[in-house]
Amino acid sequence: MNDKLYVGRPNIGSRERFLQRVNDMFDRRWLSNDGPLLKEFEQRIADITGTKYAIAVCNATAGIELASKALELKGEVILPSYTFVATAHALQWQGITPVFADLDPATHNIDPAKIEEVITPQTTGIVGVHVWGRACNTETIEAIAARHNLKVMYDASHGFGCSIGGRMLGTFGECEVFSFHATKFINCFEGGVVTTNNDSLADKMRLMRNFGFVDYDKVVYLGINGKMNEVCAAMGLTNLEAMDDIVAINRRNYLAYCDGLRSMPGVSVIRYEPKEKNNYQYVVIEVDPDVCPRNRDEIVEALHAENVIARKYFWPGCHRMEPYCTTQPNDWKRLPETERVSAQVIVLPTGQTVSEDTVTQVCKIIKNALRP
Ligand code: T4K
Repeated sequence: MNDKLYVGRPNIGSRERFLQRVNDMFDRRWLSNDGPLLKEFEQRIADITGTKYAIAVCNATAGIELASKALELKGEVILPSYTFVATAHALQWQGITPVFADLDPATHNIDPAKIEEVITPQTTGIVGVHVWGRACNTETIEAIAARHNLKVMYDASHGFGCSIGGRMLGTFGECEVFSFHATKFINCFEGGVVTTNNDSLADKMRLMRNFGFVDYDKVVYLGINGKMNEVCAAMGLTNLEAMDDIVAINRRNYLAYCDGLRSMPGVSVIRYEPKEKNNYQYVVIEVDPDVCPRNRDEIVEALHAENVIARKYFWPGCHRMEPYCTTQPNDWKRLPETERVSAQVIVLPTGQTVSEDTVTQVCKIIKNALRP
């Protein structure tokens, strides 16, 4: 490749529409704090996900902080180690101890069977993560939570536009948090949205997002500045208009990767259930070291040498990162699947900036790397 090919190159809708929206915003001189663009964006997200409330925030990390605070999670909260470190940090930042549970290798999501093993009297909740937009086993997770009187929320950062059993992500648990970061399927530059069907939780999160103000001079909750500004909402609205096109491009690229990598020994592309809605934002391959002539790191090196900046998400697992590797140094012993899967995954570039020809070239680089 002449230029570096990145994972997570932003998808961008109509520039004219975006600039028009920003121009109107200047005329209104309303730049943040519950502006009309924000309200429209929230309504669109609520409509698409089929939820009663959508509360836009400045990013998903702040959204997880806000939601877990509003749910009054404390003590210990169970989550997968195989996630972006933001999920764990958002809890730890509030003095909640993240307790990692191992993943199910078939889905890369938290293994419900491993959740009960780590429940203690201090456990107050479970944060499931819909890794790659493939839904957690919500039914089992929520049954376990009900048995132990725990609250459930989901980090749906990857899951916008995805469904399970025909039901859109965003509608599960007490609430779900989407990321609209630049690298996500739909982006707001930076942004996040918490969705919920719970009236009182929605009210509380709306107030907490704005320092806890209920009126000009009255504060009723401990709050933060978690607001999304109007420019970010304008970007989100504009990109939502391109949503179907972006899914089509991602799906085309995903299928081209499946085709191009089909006969390579020990290399498999993770599967998306065709009956469900998917955003296909992540093209994830697994490299089986027992079958593949090269290991994951050798393949990544070969790709980087050709300017394809493939990523090893999520390696190492959160339990191998600070502060968790210091505070919980033995976690790796009970997270064998997280250790194994995180050492085998590669995320490949896709999105609007990646053509089918480029996919063919990337596959060729991998094929060449496997040659003896
Ligand atoms: N939970 C989960 C499961 C998540 O995956 C994430 C975010 C969060 C929570 C937190 O959501 P936010 O608070 O961010 O809303 C990137 C993203 O920064 C992060 O948002 C994302 N997950 C994660 C999976 O990927 P890094 O550390 O890899 O970022 P970076 O700077 O290396 O950028 C990623 C790639 O994107 C690079 O290859 C370059 C490319 N890029 C990036 C930006 C910002 C561009 O081409 N253009 C751009 O404007 O974390």
